[in-house]
Amino acid sequence: MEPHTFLLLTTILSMALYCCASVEPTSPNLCPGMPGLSGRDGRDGREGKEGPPGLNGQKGDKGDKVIGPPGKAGPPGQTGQKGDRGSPGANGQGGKKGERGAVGYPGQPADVRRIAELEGELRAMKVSLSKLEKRFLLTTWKSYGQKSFATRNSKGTFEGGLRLCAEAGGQIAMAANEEENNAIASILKTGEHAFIGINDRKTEGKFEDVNGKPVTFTKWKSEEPNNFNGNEDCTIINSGGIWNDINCEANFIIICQFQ
Ligand code: MFU
Ligand code: CA
Repeated sequence: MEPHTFLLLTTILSMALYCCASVEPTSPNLCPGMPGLSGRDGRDGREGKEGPPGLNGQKGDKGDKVIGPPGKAGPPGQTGQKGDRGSPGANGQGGKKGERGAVGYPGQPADVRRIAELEGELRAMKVSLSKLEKRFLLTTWKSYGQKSFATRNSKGTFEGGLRLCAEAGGQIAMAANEEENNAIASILKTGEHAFIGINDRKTEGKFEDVNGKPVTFTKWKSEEPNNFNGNEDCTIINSGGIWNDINCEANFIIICQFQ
């Protein structure tokens, strides 16, 4: 090697060593790599598993005492015991007949028993007055034999009809024969329909009245009953007396019967 070539190489080598040893390398291209800058943040990890349930909350404060509305009146009480025998008449006159005994324990004073008896009678009177009030709302009446059919000419569902008629002390109208069927139909104007109590709600295809008695008399239109859409378990009658099975939730005139 030429002496000046050697000198050149050693000069370059020492320069490189010098610059790499300094804290801030002056010629980074010639030096070993320094630690790079931090990388970008990684992507979010997968959602963790559900944690264990939290601790039970503290016991709540005691609720306020709220008094509800009064309950419905109970059923009428039993008939009271027979009253005491009347005292014998004075001076040959007939004794007064004993009064009917009051409800309650025989040991109770007569006035307490009497009040209990009157309360029972009042309850019974309220029940029958309520039925009479409901019956009073039925304005159109038609009778055949000992059966009377009545309506207020308003529409309702089959269940609504059962309730309305029961509240008036009757039942939804049911034609047990041709004459009753005609009497019911005669209440309706042309084009009107009313529910009758004939239904197969219990067993599809087995029509019975609302008392569970299988029907003997029927007046189905031809092709009926067809249980259209698989959803027709009640029956309507038209002004000509002809029947069709129909959806119980539909609304038709409600006619009641009383006997
Ligand atoms: C008939 C009746 C149904 C219903 C429908 C619109 O079925 O049987 O009860 O009234 O018409 C096709
Ligand atoms: Ca039908």
